[in-house]
Amino acid sequence: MKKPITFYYASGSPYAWRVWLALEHKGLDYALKVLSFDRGDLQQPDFAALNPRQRVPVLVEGDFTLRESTVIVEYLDEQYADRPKLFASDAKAKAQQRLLIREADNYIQPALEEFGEAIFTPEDKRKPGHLGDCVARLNDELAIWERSLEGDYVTGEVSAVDFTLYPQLALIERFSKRLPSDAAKLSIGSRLQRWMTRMQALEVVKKTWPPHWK
Ligand SMILES: N[C@@H](CCC(=O)N[C@@H](CS)C(=O)NCC(=O)O)C(=O)O
Repeated sequence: MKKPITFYYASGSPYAWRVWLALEHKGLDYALKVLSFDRGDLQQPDFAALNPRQRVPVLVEGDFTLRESTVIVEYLDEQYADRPKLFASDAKAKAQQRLLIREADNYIQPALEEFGEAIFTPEDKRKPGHLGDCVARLNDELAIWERSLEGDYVTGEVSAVDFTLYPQLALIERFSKRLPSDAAKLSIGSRLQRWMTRMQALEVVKKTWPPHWK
């Protein structure tokens, strides 16, 4: 028999958001534990016992504890295979989806983190030109995704790829609102824009919208 699921989440984490989207997409029952970065919840011994790296997300199911968002999402899809799918069944299609998730994590995520850091650094402390460099790096990456986006979702049906990419792009868009008016502009192409609007309209996205963004 399957054990109850507890999901450890913190608002603002794109990694944790992807797991929340996966849980909702699969229609699973789970207890949501909302941790706070500011309160230092991730440094508490009981959480550190679940993840020695003191990071969210973490999923607990009975005596089984799992960290790393991508691994959790794949686990949920395999363990609850009778529920709506997060990945394609065909091996090549699934490999393609894993590749896109790997690329989002390897290329978008670090660019997003560098951009976030630059935007929250007071202007007088910023390295000259650094913010512009961050925007240019993101724009190069976004242009690659723009070219590869053809259908309604990144790989046809909505999948773990969309649930990885959307939290990252939503966070980039949110950060970009803080860009000074004379700074380089973030360039999200029309296909990506339409895809973001489509994603935002999904019930799973509305339900999992980061609480502190509301
Ligand atoms: N590779 C990990 C990354 C998880 C991660 O870095 N989470 C961040 C939030 S986005 C975190 O918990 N950081 C701890 C902190 O800021 O105290 C995953 O995919 O789950």
